[in-house]
Amino acid sequence: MNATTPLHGDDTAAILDKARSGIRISPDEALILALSAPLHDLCAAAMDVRLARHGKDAYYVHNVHINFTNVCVNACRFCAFSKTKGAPGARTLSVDEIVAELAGRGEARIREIHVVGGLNPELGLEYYVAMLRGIAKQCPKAGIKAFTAVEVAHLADVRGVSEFEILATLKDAGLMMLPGGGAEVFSPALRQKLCPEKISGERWLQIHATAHGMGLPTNATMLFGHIENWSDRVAHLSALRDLQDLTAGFTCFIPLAYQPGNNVLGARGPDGLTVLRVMALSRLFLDNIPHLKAYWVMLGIKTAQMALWAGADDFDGTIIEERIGHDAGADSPKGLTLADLRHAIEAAGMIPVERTPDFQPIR
Ligand code: V47
Ligand code: SF4
Repeated sequence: MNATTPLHGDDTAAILDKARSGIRISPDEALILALSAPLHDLCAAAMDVRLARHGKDAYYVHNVHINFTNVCVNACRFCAFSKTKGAPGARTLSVDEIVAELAGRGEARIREIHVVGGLNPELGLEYYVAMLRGIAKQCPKAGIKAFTAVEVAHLADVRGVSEFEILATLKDAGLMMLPGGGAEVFSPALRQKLCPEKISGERWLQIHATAHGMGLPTNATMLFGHIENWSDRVAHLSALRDLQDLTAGFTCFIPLAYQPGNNVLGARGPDGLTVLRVMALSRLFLDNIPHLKAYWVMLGIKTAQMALWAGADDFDGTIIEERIGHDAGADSPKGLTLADLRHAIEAAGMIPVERTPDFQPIR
């Protein structure tokens, strides 16, 4: 069957029943659902799968984001965060400044430090190691989720060593897991238009496979709502599911809603319905990745609450203070208090469960 052939409701209902009962759906079936399933039916099936796995639990984490440099040699067309060296607004923090940023922020209770930055060739591996050690000392209870596969590749290339070697050094210095950034959309044709200087999707997947092989869990993302279509999205999810079958190292999938401000891509960003369809389809298709994040920074609080009814089981965290989405015009708050987070989850009819970066519940 061609995915663009008009379908009877019975066809999509049969695929949804299959997914609901725990039978894996194929990429073709996912595409049929994406294009033809009524929104309510898609979300209801995703909700059933979510309830079977997680009940009404919705995870959140007491976390902090650190963007240690916005200087980047890449110029991804969707990115409003990166600056060239010496440009107005370019900033790079020293290790002491990073540690000072954490001081006085209730560091005894922080559970996750999320650290990502641009590709700044002036920062050597020693800087990254010192940063990890400094953060670990300042926030002993927190797990450090740091450096995207794109940054790992950059460090390996600058130093002329393998990615395994970079990851081993970082792990030894206290790295707990990798965040999911840099995946964007794997289609090579789209990457050429979106982020031509960035590593290929294949290399992104290979670095995550290497991390998984070393016992470092990772997250995965997909940037959506720009110039990609449903076939591109399903192909992306499919590549993640295939790797996960081999390694079981992905913890959480995060669909990142494209923010259209202050960047040269000139796309619009996804509407609310597309957000819910992407969430629901991700929940139904990614049967082997345990968690699905409603990232309130890019979705806004209200849409993130709705996403909890479309399959998502994680709300991310307090964050203070996010830059990548906000530089691109995100109109969500820059951070939330723990009370705000719990309130948002409870108001959505779910049960807030505090977690560690690797989703161990803190009861
Ligand atoms: O890789 C850049 C994206 C990512 C824009 O692993 C944009 O827990 C939307 O990956 N609109 C970094 N997105 C953020 C990220 C992330 C965030 C929160 C949690 C986790 C996790 C990972 O931000 C980049 C890129 O895909 N990005 N510009 C933009 N205009
Ligand atoms: Fe650099 Fe990352 Fe922005 Fe691309 S998305 S320009 S790699 S900071």
